[in-house]
Amino acid sequence: MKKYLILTGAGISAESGIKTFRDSGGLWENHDVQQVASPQGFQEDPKLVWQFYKDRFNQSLAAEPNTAHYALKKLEDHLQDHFHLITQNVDGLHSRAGNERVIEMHGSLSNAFCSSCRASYRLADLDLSCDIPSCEKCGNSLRPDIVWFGEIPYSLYEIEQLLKECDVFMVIGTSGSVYPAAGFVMTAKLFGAHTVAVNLDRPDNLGFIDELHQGKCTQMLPALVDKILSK
Ligand code: BV8
Ligand code: ZN
Repeated sequence: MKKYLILTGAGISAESGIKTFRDSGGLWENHDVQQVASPQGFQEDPKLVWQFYKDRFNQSLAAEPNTAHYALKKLEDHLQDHFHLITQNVDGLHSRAGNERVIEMHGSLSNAFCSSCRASYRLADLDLSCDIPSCEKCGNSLRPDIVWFGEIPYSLYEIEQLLKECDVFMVIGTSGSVYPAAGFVMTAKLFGAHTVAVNLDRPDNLGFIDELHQGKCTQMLPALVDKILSK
């Protein structure tokens, strides 16, 4: 049985009503990336950054997984430990769709931590009516558990191993514009994987893609998963 490794981006959640970053009307259209998604931006205006992430947290709670998320759940049910899913998304929709082998490499809207004592918190347990939630243990400000620009993504060592071992690497709903995630397809290809992309537009790192399925995730992915399961 082949080992499948999946990388998803904002495009898989677009049809759940969650804004992507770089499409028209996207998140970065109304916000300066460096202001809301960097440690410097948080240092300068933690209230603005907390408002940005609280809004997105509430939007993620109101959103539902779509048929593309459920297609990946179906694939994991079939492949079990021959399936791993890396997501750049922070909206939690893969776990809500039932996927278990999920690596949230850029963190999660549901979590926060204390920059001083590293205590971690669930946003659902915090009083979000205040501008900047504070740590119950040491009193310092909490920050969203999000990997910002200039910060090192989570689980890179585990991801590296998975990239070397997979037979098929599927990149779904991502522009391939942010590293190191955008470079994963190169590593997978280098180690002999067959690379597949499912995306509305042609991704930036197309040169390393063997098979491109251009279109909406909900239209392309369920049929693609059924084809894999029929093999
Ligand atoms: C790091 C959390 C050091 C925040 C995010 C110069 C050159 C190269 C690199 C750099 C450089 N200068 C700086 C860097 C590094 C930088 C980087 O890559 N910058 C870019 C802008 C050049 N990277 C970093 O800083 C990273 N850290 O490098 O640390 C290090 C690293 C390793 C080891 C040691 C040291 C940290 C980056 C993490 C930033 N955080 N997210 C939040 O969510 O608020 S990034 C964010 O944008 C996403 O998480 C994702 O990673 C990235 C791209 O977003 P996408 O998910 O792809 O979404 P996008 O809108 O771009 O595209 C959507 C796609 O979906 C489109 O293609 C569209 O066609 C498609 N689509 C839309 N609808 C549909 C659809 N497809 C199908 N169906 C649909 N319905
Ligand atoms: Zn603390």
